[in-house]
Order: sequence, then C-alpha cells, then structure tokens
Amino acid sequence: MPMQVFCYIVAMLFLALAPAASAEDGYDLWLRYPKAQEPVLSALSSRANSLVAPGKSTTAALAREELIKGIKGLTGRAPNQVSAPQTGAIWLTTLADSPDLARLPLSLSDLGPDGYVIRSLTTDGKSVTIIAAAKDQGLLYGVFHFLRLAQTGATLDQIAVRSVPRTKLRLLNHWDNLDRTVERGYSGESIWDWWRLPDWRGPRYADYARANASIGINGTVLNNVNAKSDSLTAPYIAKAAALADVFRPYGIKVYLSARWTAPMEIGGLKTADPLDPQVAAWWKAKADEIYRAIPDFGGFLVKANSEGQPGPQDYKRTHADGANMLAAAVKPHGGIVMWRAFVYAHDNPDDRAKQAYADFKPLDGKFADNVIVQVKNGAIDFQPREPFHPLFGAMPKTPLMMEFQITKEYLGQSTHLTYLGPLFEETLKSDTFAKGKGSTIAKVVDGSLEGHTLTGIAGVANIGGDRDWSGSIFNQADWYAFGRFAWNPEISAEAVAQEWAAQTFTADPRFVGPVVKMMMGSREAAVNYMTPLGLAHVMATGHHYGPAPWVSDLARPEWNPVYYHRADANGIGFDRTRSGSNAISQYAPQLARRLASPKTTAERDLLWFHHIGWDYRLPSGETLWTNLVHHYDAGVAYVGEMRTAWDKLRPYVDPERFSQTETFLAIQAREARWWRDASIAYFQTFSKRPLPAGASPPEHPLDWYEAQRFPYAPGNP
Ligand code: GCV
Repeated sequence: MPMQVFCYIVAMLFLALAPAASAEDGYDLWLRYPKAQEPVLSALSSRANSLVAPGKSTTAALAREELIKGIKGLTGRAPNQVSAPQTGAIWLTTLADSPDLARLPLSLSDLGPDGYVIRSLTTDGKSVTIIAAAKDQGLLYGVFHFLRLAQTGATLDQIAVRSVPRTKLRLLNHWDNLDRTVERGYSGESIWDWWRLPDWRGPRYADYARANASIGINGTVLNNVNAKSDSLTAPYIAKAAALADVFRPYGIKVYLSARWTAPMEIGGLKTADPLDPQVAAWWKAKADEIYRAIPDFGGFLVKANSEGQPGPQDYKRTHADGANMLAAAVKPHGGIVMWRAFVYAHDNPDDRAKQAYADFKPLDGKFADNVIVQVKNGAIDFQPREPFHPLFGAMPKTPLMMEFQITKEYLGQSTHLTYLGPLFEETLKSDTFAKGKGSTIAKVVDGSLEGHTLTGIAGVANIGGDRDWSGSIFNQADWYAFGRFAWNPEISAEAVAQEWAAQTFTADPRFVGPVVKMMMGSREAAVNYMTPLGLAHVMATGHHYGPAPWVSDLARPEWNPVYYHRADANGIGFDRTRSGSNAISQYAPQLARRLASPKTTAERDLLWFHHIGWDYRLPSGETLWTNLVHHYDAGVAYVGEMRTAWDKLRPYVDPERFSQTETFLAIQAREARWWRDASIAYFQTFSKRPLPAGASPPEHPLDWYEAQRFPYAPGNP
C-alpha cells in the first residue's frame, strides 16, 4: 500500500475514533445543560428520575422535551416517562390535563396564561416535584425555571416557586432591514433570511424562539423602526407569517414596524393623513390581510415624525390621531399599537431632552385603549447613563412601555464588556415621585402605579447571525438580563448576573463570584471612560464609535457633541435649570426642586443638569476638573482590573470562550484609554488646568484624535 494512502487511512481512522470535539462557540447560550456536580447531581437523579407529562399541545410537548433534554444533559440519563406520579417524579401539567391537581394547595387560578408554580410535595404518599400552570405556555416557562435552578446549583429538595410575569408585553425590537443589514447591529447580518423566506425556515428560528422563551420574552418586532413599506406587501407578510408559525409554539408573537406613508408608497393613495377615511380604510384592509396570514399577529410599532420618518404631524395631526387610527385597524383582531415617543424635530430650537415630553404630555388620556406609548429609558438616546425620561410618571392616563437598548450603540458596541443589568436596574428603580415617594419606574411600566393592564418592556435586540448570536459571549448576558427584567422589573442585576454566569460557564463559586464582580462594575466603568458625571452624546458622528466631543459642524445643532457638553472657559455641562432650558420642570416638583441645585443633584447626573465651573468643589473636596480626570482614570483602571480578574479565571473556562473574552478585554483596554485621552486632550483646551498629580498626559496631541476616521464601522444606518 502506498505510504500516502496508508497515512490517509490512519488519519481517517483517527478522526472517526476521536471524541467529537464540539467547540464552545457560544451558540448554546445559557442553555448548555452540562453534567451537574454534587449535590445537584444526586438531587436530580433522585427527584427527576421519571416524568408525568400528560399535555398534548405542541407547547406542552416542547416543555416536556426541554425538560428531558435538560435532565439528560445534567444527569446523563433521561427520565422515564410514566403515566401516574410516583416518588421521584416530576409532574408537569396543567389543571385541565390533571384534574387531580385541584386537590393540592397550589392556587393555580390566578396564574394567568404565563405563570407557573414549582413545588416539592408529597401526594398520596409519593414525593414529587410539580411544575404546574394554568396554560401550556406557563408549563414551558416553568420548565425553564426548574432547569435554571438545577444549572445554578440551587437546592432542589424544598422548591416553592410561584412566578407570574409583571408585564404583559416582553418584546424584542429588531432594527433589522430587508437587505439583512442591521441598524446598530454588531453581531453579523440579520438572522432573518428574508430572501429565502417563506420557503426556507432555517433551524436558527426555532433556536431563537427557544432561547427567548427561556427568559420569558413573548414577542418580537421583526423589522427596523426606520421601516420600509415593502414589509407590508403580500410577499413580506407571507415571510413574517412563516416566522410566526415557527415562533407560535414558544409563545412568541410577531409584530411589524409600520411606515407611516405606506398607504401612499404601496397603496396608491395621495395622502397618509390619519383623518382621511381612505387612509383609515387602507390600514384596516391591510390589518385584515395580515391577520388572515398571521391570526395572532401582535400589532404595529411606529416611529413617526422622528429623525426624518414621516408621521401624522406632516398633516397637522397629533401622535394620538395617528396612533388611534392604526389602533382601530387592529382592534377587531385583538392587536395593539406601540407608538414611540422618541421624537425631536429639526425646526424645534428647544432642548432636545424636552421635546418628547412637550409633544406627548398634552396627549395624556387621548390614546385608544389598545395603544401603548413606548418611551426610551432616557430623554436623549440610550446614552451610557441618562436620568430617566420625564414622561415616566407624567402620563397617568396612558400605558407607557419602557424601551431599552440591548445592542450597545453607545456602550462599546460588540467588544466592550459592559453588562447592562445595572443600567436596567438603575432606571427601573428610579423614583418619579408621581404619586409621592416610591412611584418607581418599575411600577409605571408594570401598570401598578396607575392601574393599567396593557403593560410592557421592549429591548432593541443585539441578536444577529454570528455563531454566538450577540457579537460576544458577554453580550449574551444583556439579552438574558433584558428578558429577566421584563418578566420582573424589580429583580436584581446582580442576581441575574449570577444566574447567567453559572448557566453560561460553570456554577463553581470560585468562578461566579469574581466574574459577577467584574460584570457589576463594568457599565460604571464605561460611563467613567466615556461620559462621566452626566456628560452625554460625545460619540463620533454616524457610527457612534469612539470619542469626538469636538464635533460642531453638523447640520442640526443637536447632532453635535458640543451641543450636549457645552464646554467653555468657565466650565462644562448643560444648564437644564430655570436659568437654562428648564428641563427640570418636566419632573415631579419634589424631584425638580432637588435638581435645581448642583448641591442636591446626584453627582452622576451633575453635568446633565448643570453647567459647572472648572474649579467648583465637589463634596469630595476635589475640583470639578480634577474629579473629571479621576473619573476617566477610574474607568480605564477598571478595565485593567477586569483583564487581571479574567486571567485568573482561565481554569474554569473553555479555551474558545476564554480567548474571545481575553481579546475583547484587550480591545476594550485600548479603546478606554483612547476615550480617556481624547476627552482629556479636548476638554483641557477649555479648562486650561494642569492634569492632577499622577494623571498621565494623553498619548497623542488632540489633532491626532480628531483625525481618526472609521468609514466602515459596523451598525451604521
Ligand atoms: C432606529 C438613535 C439611533 C438610530 C435609531 C434611533 C431610534 O438615533 O442612532 O439608529 O434609529 O435612535 O431609536 O429610532
């Protein structure tokens, strides 16, 4: 036998016999179900050795299969499927499928369609674990909760969980375009293969739905809010319907962003005036057409009269006129309209942070009952830190939906490790004082403050075609946290980080402790090296990648970073008190009073609300200039600490995911330094103060930073 052939056969044999090495590329997210360690292994082996799961629906089958898959992965053995509860069984059922449940003290009646209970108890002398719900969807959520407990090493002996989501709409907003580009997407092309839909339904769609269901997400807006009318044509409705078919068993509804001028662009009408009967009839017929293809279609999301998008104001109508006309079209089918409050106009010279409130506050009480107004967490635009949007608490008669950005347009895009849990928590915990102390944003969005039942939270998705879905392993934590906060707006970011880290890597406390510590300080670090002390929107133009606080020549004043920081020889910051734009008057009087003085404004929001002199003394005794530089330094130092901490975690992480994170942290360290140096070089031209002792000078002169160009940075609109 010739040598080459012999070598080939040996190589083939070797490949065939070698254990299949499946690289940890992040595809499995937090649903990996690796072999459990003690004591979970023994607990699961004895408490999940058999399964009673009488449900017949597709969703009930998915719940059963997920449970089997999880237990098999965690214990090495699938549970036996049996027809009646026995000791060591998991009993996965609704009341309808197991009327015997009515005898048990489970209170299933007020669980709603999504809630569930998980209980260890003894019935007829048999010790079982019950996962019960009113509806099959609750079973699926309950299964994911049970597997989360097992994966995070929780004790499984005395489980007593009862969980009902606090919000009704838990939605991802995809800013995905029909050509598969993604606005502000940093994880590859869109996962929607529009071209090959509706025929080709790739396996990723079901995996996407499963991952979302595992964290309670129940809806997805498929297309960019900067919408094209084509999304509403028959071929694209058929494509959306194909996705809806895949998502339905997982409890995920499909929604579409609607372009306001669609009746003109694809309907042949001469106007898109919401009060024109022909326009209303066109939308009604369009809604009927969509519901014929997608009977459980969720409804429309609309960006109107904002950043060049058309809207009802083009016809001298209000946002309520527009929203209500669309709402009437979907109402007979049970649909809703999510109308965005992200508006600011090129011909309005007022502070951009005030404009949405000015437009929407007078409309309180004027929206139809199937309209929810979607408000970004802050009044400008998803900055590393913004005080909460003043509309929260100011529209008691209108349901308001929170909009967070999961994709990190302004927080380091795909490579910076900036865990967003603390941002979600900080916003949701903020007190609007709308009805006195304790009127938190969590209570506004879960409807409890004003008694609304149409409630929701939306997140601009960070999901794309990358194998790891989100552009980096740690960005998955933001998707995960979003789902967990949408389910319960009062959950803790730290607890969520612990859950995520334990499931995504290992539940070993020697890993979870340090990694959660890293994650918890990471967003503050980005605030420090990008926009400390309440600065905002000093990013480069267009792609928003990197610092450019010097930009001052763009067509609209509010597109320029100089508009936001207002640095001059006297100081820095945007005066939003009565001597300035008076944006503080849009907050409840109790809060507005506090914001009126720099002394009573939280330091983290100082320059958002006040123009402060360079030599102003902060409570620490430092001058503003010194403190500003120290914040930049603290941000850079934190990234260095994360690198050291990560390096020590090497023994707990597979090489693939370890090295991606290691490399991305190195990028972050380089870019944090760039942010710090560029900002200091620029602001020093105004402060004219020396750097505080010990602070290193910027690596390059200011003009070097100003000359940087990145024409191909990803995510550009
Ligand atoms: C979808 C910011 C982003 C835009 C985005 C817009 C919005 O301005 O930079 O890309 O457009 O917000 O939320 O509508």
